[in-house]
Amino acid sequence: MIVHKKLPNGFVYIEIKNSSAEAKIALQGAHIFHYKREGKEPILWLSEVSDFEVGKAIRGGVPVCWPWFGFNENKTLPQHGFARTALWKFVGGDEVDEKTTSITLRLTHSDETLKMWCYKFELELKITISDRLSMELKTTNLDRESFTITQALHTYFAVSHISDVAIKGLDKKPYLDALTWKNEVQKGDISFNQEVDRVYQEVDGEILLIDKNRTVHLKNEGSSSVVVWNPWIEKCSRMSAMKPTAYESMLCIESANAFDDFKVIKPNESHTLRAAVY
Ligand code: TA6
Repeated sequence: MIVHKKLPNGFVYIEIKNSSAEAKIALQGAHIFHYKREGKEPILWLSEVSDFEVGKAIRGGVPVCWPWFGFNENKTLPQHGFARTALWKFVGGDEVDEKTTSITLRLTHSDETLKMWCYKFELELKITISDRLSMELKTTNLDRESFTITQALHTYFAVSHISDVAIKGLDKKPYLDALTWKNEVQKGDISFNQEVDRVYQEVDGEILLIDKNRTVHLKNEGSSSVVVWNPWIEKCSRMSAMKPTAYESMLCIESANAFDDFKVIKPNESHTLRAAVY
């Protein structure tokens, strides 16, 4: 089932339901803000106080950060790019079988995007809802010149309590600590007792989020960088659309092409970033 919905304020989203899972996806930002397997708890975290307003990024789910991750070079343009607040188009949906539903959303350059980023492009996100959440973010260069992107599927995961979780799969990986701007190397699993904001590099295998009663798997392709983020107490109290205690029930593990893992895309060529959560 693929149903198009509209809030009274004009905010539009798509609801998907099949025998294995359900999801909700906003056309603004191609933003998946709900994914839940049949009979299980939601995998994605969504802020109780998130805005569903035209022009404002949703806090939670899977923001699409594109065509830059973090700040642009001179810090004058929106953090994490413009794709997450732009209105994407629904290209089509496919009810593959009773357990599997796919939709594709598309964003292309406009006068507005060309003012911020002077390249012609097509960006498509194919989302497949089954007993796994699969995302394929394809960037195609429609310009005459090559361009460079950094990007992320900035996934917010729901956790029972931040103090009780561990992330496996990044042991011995180098990372840039975005709090100190120092290069470090991970030792063992990641656990949380303070603010964490790191860009792991040279990541190849599966990442596991170990929580009390469940393990969530994340597998990326077309990417060798992964961002791990929890704002902890002080930053959380300053963040928009987040309750001060929200840091306890979420963390982000982001499938990225960030920092050294930028992508140069030539005219008429494409790059696809894939992430599967299960
Ligand atoms: O990916 C981590 C990060 O860049 C953090 O530094 C953090 O502030 C966050 O993303 C959320 O950014 P936002 O622009 O959504 O407030």
